[in-house]
Amino acid sequence: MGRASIFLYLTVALLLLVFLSHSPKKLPGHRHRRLKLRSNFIFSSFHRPVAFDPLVAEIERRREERQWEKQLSYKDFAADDPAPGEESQPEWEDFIDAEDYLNDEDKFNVTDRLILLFPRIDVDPTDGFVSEHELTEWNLQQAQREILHRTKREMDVHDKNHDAFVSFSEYEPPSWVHIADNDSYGYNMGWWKEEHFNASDADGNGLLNLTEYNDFLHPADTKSPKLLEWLCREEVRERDTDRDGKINFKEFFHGLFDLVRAYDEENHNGSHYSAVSVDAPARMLFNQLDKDGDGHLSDVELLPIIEKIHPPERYYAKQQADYIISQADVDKDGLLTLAEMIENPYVFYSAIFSDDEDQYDYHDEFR
Ligand SMILES: *[C@@H]1O[C@H](CO)[C@@H](O)[C@H](O)[C@H]1NC(C)=O
Ligand SMILES: *[C@@H]1O[C@H](CO)[C@@H](O)[C@H](O)[C@H]1NC(C)=O
Ligand SMILES: *[C@@H]1O[C@H](CO)[C@@H](O)[C@H](O)[C@H]1NC(C)=O
Ligand SMILES: *[C@@H]1O[C@H](CO)[C@@H](O)[C@H](O)[C@H]1NC(C)=O
Ligand SMILES: *[C@@H]1O[C@H](CO)[C@@H](O)[C@H](O)[C@H]1NC(C)=O
Ligand SMILES: [Ca+2]
Ligand SMILES: [Ca+2]
Repeated sequence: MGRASIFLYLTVALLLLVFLSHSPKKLPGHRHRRLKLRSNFIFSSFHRPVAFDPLVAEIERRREERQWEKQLSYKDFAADDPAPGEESQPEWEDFIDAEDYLNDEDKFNVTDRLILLFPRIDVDPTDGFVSEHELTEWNLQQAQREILHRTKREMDVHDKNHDAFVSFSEYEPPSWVHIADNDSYGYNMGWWKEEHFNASDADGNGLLNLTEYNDFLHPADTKSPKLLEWLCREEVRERDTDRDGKINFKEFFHGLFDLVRAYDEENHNGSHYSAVSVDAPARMLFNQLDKDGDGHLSDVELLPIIEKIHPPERYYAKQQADYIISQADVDKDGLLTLAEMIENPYVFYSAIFSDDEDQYDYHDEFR
């Protein structure tokens, strides 16, 4: 009996060995997928694109969370609660190498993901096509969720007494603000100051709740007139080189006007800017904004263009949607079908499909 079972074990082990050594071999020249967490497409140096797939965003969030926790544990906490109970969570181990996970076709099937997501994007109206508007809304939702998550995380750090509000005395500006405080550009002058804090405090109770704190960190995305007016005051302070508290034409022309023009051209609304003379359209816009006709722009007179100076998330969401459609819209009807999306997965998952040989042989030479 004993001998028979040993024989059985040996046979099974041998079969397993043979099986394992043969099955995972890749076919030569097989296309190898390399997905990345983030798109290669850069909108601007300070705005990073948001993940198209909420699952990818989630993976990235968990990975970031680990790094964030690590950073916090290195920080000098002095008298604060260091949250010592929060040690590394075992289920997060899965996300240590997130890009390995994404590139495992059995775990992360891009086609299946797109099939699942399509009906969640194609909602206005549900017609089997994803329009620029639907894709913009989708991107915006992803961006807002990510921003709110970051805000929550930051709020946890500042909310010392854990009452879900941040008071001005609890708030300590990030270290880079101290450095930037004295720079010659006068950048960040009013940022992180009490005036900024008060403008974010919509109900004026001296405390910022999550919504108000999110607005504090992202004033361009606020709906609060009080905060938008603060943003305009801040803009005047920054642009007011002769320090008279208002923007004259020269101050407007060198700086603000370029931002407005860039915004309009991005939105295919730049036809009224003649290439021969930019001075004339700048004059026209200046006079249009100068409601009281005193030859200067005050903070409230900047309100109509503040969105163009500080574009909100929706602007970037639309930019990303335009880019995606331009890359994946095979029949050029301006709309995406599920088939077009499945045909161009790298647009959504910013993959680089490459041949094994090209990529790896190249690196081998430098070892
Ligand atoms: C991914 O899913 C699609 C559709 O369900 C299927 O046809 C394909 O074989 C899957 N790919 C892999 C690698 O499992
Ligand atoms: C900034 O400048 C002021 C006055 O010039 C000085 O008192 C202060 O220490 C400086 N702060 C930093 C962070 O350098
Ligand atoms: C901010 O508001 C508080 C009252 O909540 C007030 O005491 C303080 O002076 C205000 N600060 C500024 C700079 O407006
Ligand atoms: C925060 O306060 C504002 C102003 O009262 C309110 O509109 C908002 O809903 C509050 N947000 C949360 C998360 O409680
Ligand atoms: C385009 O620009 C003109 C002039 O500034 C403006 O009146 C118009 O509303 C803009 N159109 C769009 C679609 O933004
Ligand atoms: Ca408040
Ligand atoms: Ca199409």
